[in-house]
Amino acid sequence: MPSTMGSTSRDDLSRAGGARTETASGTTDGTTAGSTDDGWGGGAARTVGVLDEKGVRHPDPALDRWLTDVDAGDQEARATLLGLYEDMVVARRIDAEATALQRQGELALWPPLQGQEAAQVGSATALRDDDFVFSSYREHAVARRRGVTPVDLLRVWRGVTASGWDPYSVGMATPQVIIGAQALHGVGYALGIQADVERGVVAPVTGSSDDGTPAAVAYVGDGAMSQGDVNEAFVFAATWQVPYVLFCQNNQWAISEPVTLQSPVPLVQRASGFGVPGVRVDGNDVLAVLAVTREALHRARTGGGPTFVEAVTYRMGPHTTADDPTRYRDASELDAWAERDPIARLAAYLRAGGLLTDDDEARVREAADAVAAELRAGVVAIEDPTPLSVFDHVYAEPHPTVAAERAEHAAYLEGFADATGTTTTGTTTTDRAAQGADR
Ligand SMILES: Cc1ncc(C[n+]2csc(CCOP(=O)(O)OP(=O)(O)O)c2C)c(N)n1
Ligand SMILES: [Mg+2]
Repeated sequence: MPSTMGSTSRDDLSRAGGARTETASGTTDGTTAGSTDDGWGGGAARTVGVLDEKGVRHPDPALDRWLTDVDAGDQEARATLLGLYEDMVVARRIDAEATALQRQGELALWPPLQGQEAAQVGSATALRDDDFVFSSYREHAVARRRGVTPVDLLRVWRGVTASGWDPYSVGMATPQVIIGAQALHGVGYALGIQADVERGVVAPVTGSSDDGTPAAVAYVGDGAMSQGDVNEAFVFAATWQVPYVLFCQNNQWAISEPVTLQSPVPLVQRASGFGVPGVRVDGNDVLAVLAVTREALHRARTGGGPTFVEAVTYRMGPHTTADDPTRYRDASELDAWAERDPIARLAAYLRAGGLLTDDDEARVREAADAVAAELRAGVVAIEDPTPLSVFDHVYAEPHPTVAAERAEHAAYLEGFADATGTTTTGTTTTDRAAQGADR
């Protein structure tokens, strides 16, 4: 940042947010290797990466040592790479289908992930089944990778349940909409892991390439970095040296506010102030994300404490289906980031190495279409709950205030029965879209 930072106006910063482009892999001129410094004024930070924007693989010993399996050049390596590719393509397809379902009135709201597939798939691929994830509302590819079915992914967004899946069955909490709150939940869970290990309730894994205790991972956005909860999470995580990874997807925007408005320095620099190791990675480079998350998890599993990861990426779509990003950002910004598309980048790498054929591509497309078709059929078949069921799970025991509110709402619904001559109805599709309109 320039030395005038202290007197920089909000408008100046907003403009900076629109104009500044990350040099995440630094290859707009095609000359720079994967890991680079960026041009964030006085707060320059190295952004690590191994795949440049054209999909060319660059060596980086610090990352390569976490990528020996995908670099092995054997059939297993190819299968892993194609798996990463397929997960990203399917995630984008689910995203497109969910967006269409919202436009058709079948979902109340949808927060698209387009552009963030590498950050999510790369990091989630590094996880073990016994790890536990706390996410925000946009980590659909992480959830899928944990084993959440596509239909369960959408239940909440249809407005028919407060919780789309059983967190313990997949090792991932349901989405957190209170910005940043999940960072503290993650630290709390990590403290629990630490206590369980100390008391012998949980035994660290031994004899694998991924030894050690389970870890907790919290996914937050760039905007969440301004929240008290996230900063408190840093303090607790550092104090207790818990097995924890705080994974920030810096997608450049918090709804209509650019990241440069929230932080005059790269977000990764915040971590050192708390005594937490931090790494800034090209979030559109799935291999680099996989590598840094593996390293962070290894540190967590082996008593090395927490790590902060800043994955530099971009939200290519709207904040949610209720948002219109053309009102606050230039088309040129989207064009610049489209050049760094995470899926196209991996495809270019695989194609160049003869690892992705036309047949593979067709098969992946078909698989993605099949998931989308299954998703659509499953979602439209979800039955609406009765309106009064919303009162059922407020407290475990009967509660007089809830009972009174329930009775009041029942009477309200009966009023509709009088007016229309029908019994009370569930939520209509039109209501669903209206529910999402103010988010
Ligand atoms: C505590 C809190 N404050 C404000 C909001 C409203 N809100 C919803 S999303 C959002 C922006 C979050 O941006 P970021 O953390 O960058 O995540 P992204 O949406 O980009 O994934 C805000 C402010 C909220 N949900 N919770
Ligand atoms: Mg953001």
